[in-house]
Amino acid sequence: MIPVITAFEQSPDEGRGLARDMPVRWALEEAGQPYEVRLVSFAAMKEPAHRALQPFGQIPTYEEGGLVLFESGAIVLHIAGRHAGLLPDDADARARAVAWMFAALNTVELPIVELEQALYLERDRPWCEARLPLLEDRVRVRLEALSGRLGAADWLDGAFSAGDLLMVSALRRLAGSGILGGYPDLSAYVARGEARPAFKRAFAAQRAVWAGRP
Ligand code: GTB
Repeated sequence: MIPVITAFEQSPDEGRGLARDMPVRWALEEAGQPYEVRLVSFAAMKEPAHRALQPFGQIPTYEEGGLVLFESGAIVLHIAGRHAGLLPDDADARARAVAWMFAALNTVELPIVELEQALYLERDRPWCEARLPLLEDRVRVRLEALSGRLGAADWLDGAFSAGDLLMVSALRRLAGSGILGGYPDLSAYVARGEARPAFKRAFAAQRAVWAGRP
């Protein structure tokens, strides 16, 4: 059964692969799992038919036979659990990789999204300029710790895992902020992720959607 995922019909990231269908595509590519994509408009996302799949009216979703999933992290975990290559076989190492998945979404990406929202959605608020340094500092606190843990290693805990996939995806959202450049080791970590053939295939696929938009 070929899974079907949803993605933006016209992504606001203009093909930069920053929306959350990207980690799902990347995981499917790492797993060697073919997939289909159903593109949805902003209006369609809020319709009952889509909300039946994604209660919050967002992308991505994942349908495979009778299974319907939402939340990109849960989808990547599902893919990683079903296919080789994204989680270690050893039970303890597997649990640690899952911890890194949660860390990516819950600890590192959280302040990044806060900053993103301030930059893109709150710029016209009178308090925004004063708040930005605080939000940037919160991101740097996380990057500092992440950089300290990564050290000279290629990946966070041994071989590349779904934890790295989500962590690299979270860090990519800093593109253009100038913050990541302050951490050459993390920039190199992101570049290693982006150099993976599976990432490149996923990136090209989402980019083609933007290029072919009506
Ligand atoms: N926690 C959910 C998950 O991980 O699946 C969050 C899903 C989510 O945020 N979806 C966004 C969405 O559908 C798209 S990815 N938004 C539409 C809406 O809420 O109405 C977030 C995103 C959007 C745009 C950019 N960008 O332009 O750079 C980056 C990321």
